[in-house]
Amino acid sequence: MATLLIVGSYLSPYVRKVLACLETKGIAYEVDHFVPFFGDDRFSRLSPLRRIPVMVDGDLVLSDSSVICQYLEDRWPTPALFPADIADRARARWLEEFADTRMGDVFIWRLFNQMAIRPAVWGEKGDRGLFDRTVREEVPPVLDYLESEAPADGFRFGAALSIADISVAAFFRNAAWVRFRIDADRWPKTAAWVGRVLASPAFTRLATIEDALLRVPIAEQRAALKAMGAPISAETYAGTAPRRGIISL
Ligand SMILES: N[C@@H](CCC(=O)N[C@@H](CS)C(=O)NCC(=O)O)C(=O)O
Repeated sequence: MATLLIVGSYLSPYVRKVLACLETKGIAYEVDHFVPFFGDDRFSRLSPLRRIPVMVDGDLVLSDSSVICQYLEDRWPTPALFPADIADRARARWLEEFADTRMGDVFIWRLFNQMAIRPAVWGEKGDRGLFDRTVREEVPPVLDYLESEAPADGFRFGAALSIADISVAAFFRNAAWVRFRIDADRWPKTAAWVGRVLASPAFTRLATIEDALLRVPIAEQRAALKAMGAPISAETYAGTAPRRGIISL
């Protein structure tokens, strides 16, 4: 059977979440790395919302990081990334949803989009005012909530990493690339929790690839990834020019 394929960018928090699950579970995979918006017509057929990540496992094609991570858990249950206790499983899914939706809005669509995606993909100047307003007004309630959830030690549901930890921490990589750091005096438990998750083997392995990629122009990224030994697919669903997304916020 063909190796499981993840279509998406190493720099996307949603792709990072899926890759962290694959890494933690020790599942072999390949990545069709391309910057979102560059998908070709075949990608439109694969991903009806033209979003990444997409997973292809044999004849099964799935969109949405949460759907993909749940599939990985069902198909490869060990090590478990969802808590065994039913109430905790539900809590973990809620934290995953909070991260994907609210942290996605704030950290990706407001911060990362303004300072990284608009200049790099669209050749536009980011809105610094929106960035500053978001950091001042929208980020603190997100971090206040995470502080109320952050464990004093270990991970959110004990000693083992779970989907909740992975989903939350994934966004702070992108936030750091646009120079946002958690203020550890104001949100000490969150800063320490995210630090522990990002120090886990799955995240550090991915970070080596991500950090190297940051310095590479978009058109050269696939070749650079292959050269550094990343598991890049032979085929790609990428075209040569970006297209505007079909979902607007
Ligand atoms: N809910 C989706 C969100 C995925 C998402 O927003 N991906 C972004 C990249 S970080 C994307 O594909 N953006 C392109 C677009 O919106 O057209 C998931 O969890 O997979």
